[in-house]
This record gives sequence, C-alpha cells and structure tokens, in this order.
Amino acid sequence: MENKMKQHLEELDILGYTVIEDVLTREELEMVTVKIKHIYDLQRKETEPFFDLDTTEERNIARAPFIYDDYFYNLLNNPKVIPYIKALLGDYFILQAQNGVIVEPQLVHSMSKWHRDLSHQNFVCDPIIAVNAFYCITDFNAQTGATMLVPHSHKTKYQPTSEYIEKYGISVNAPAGSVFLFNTMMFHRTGSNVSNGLRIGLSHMYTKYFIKQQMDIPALLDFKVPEDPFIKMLMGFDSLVPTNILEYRKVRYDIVKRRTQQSGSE
Ligand SMILES: O=C(O)CCC(=O)C(=O)O
Repeated sequence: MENKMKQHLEELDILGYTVIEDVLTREELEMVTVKIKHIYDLQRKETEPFFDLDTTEERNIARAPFIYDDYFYNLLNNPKVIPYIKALLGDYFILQAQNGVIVEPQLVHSMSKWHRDLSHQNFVCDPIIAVNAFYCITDFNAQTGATMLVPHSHKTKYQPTSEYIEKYGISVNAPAGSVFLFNTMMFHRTGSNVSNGLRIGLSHMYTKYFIKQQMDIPALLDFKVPEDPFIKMLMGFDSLVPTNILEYRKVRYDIVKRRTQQSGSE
C-alpha cells in the first residue's frame, strides 16, 4: 500500500475522517452541480403533490442520483476512492446510499442536527462497518456550511454533551473536488451556510453487506443484474434476502458448490 494511502487510513482510524484532495476536475464539478440541481428539481416536483418536503425533512436532498444518470452510476466505482473502501471494509461490501445534499445560504438544512449515519445506534464498532465517501462539489469551509464533525466520536458509545461538541466540533476544510472519508459512526451534521452561494455535497455510504440499504437498490434498478461481478455485489444483488425456502436452498447450493470447487482446485 502506498504511503499516502496509509496516512489517510491512519487519520480515518484515529480522528474518524480524512480529506483526499483533487478527486474531481473543475469540469466534472460544473457538470455535477447542474445534474444534482436538475435531479433534485425532478424529485421535488414528483414529491410535492403528495408530501411536504419540509415535513418529511427532504428539502434539498437529491436521492439516489445514480438511477437518473450514468455519471453517478460510474462514480460509485471511482478508482480513486474504492481502494480506500476495500482497505476499510474488505472485499465484500455494498452501497447503502448515494445522496446529493444542497445547502442554501441562510437556510437550516434537515441534516443539521448532530447524528451518526446508522441512526439512533449508540454503539462503537471495531473494525469499521460503514464509511461515507463525501464528495465536495463546492468548497467546504465554516462559511459555506461544510459538514461539521466531532473528531474521535466514532469511539464513544454515547452522544457527547453539547458543551463538548461546542468545544471540539470542527468544520471540514476541503476545496471543491475533494472527497472526505468518514466513519459513519462519528457524530456529524450539515453546517450553516453564511456565504452567498450554494454548498453542494454528494454522499456515498458504503457498508458491510448485513446493513440494510436506504432503499432497495436492486428494485430501483428493476432487478436488472449488473454484468460486472463487483457492481453486482455493490448494488446488493449478492445479499438479497431469500423470499422462500427454495430460494434459500439455491443460495446454499451455490455456496457449497463454490466451496467444493475451491477445495478441489487447491
Ligand atoms: O451535508 C452535510 O454536510 C452532511 C450530510 C449528512 O449529515 C449525512 O449525509 O448524513
């Protein structure tokens, strides 16, 4: 493993987060900004006749952009990011969610309450079971409403007091085009945007296979099984819950067959 990667992984382990700069180009950032705003707008129009976006705490969140646009689908397997996820979660993991988060100036975002991403789960976990690769589409700093984090809090079983958070909470500092990785058990929140422009982020939560996806991704993809075995696994097709005994036995059959073939070839 190269030294730069080792340093990032050490930071992530000890602090709970690390910033990797220069992952996306200027052109990509401009394009992603347009695409996320467009997808959010489509979803807003689809949702508003049924649910109020503020009541559902869904304002300014573009859910699952990868089902609308191949750019986002391909980003799930970004070769600049996936080696980190593999180093953290091993070879078998899934995408739990991909979401665009838009923070308007002077508007409180629904994700601005301190939380862990495995919501309401106050346990600590070693080894790590879930990691977020959060792409900064615009500059992230204390003025623009960067994500706020409580470093090391992925190691505490309880939510730190507001006094502690006030003293030790920080805003991520990362130029547009960076990705910051964080342990999703770390307390974090969307910051307040006191600048004049939008703050846009794109969150990717990768987890061990036994954590439920935010939405049923195979169903979102109309159960069209991806040809690439890695993408098939990532999207959750290898960890579907069998719906009946025969399906379960098919899973067992494949596992035992694979095991027998492996031991035969050793
Ligand atoms: O928008 C942010 O900075 C953080 C978003 C967040 O809290 C989340 O995705 O869980």
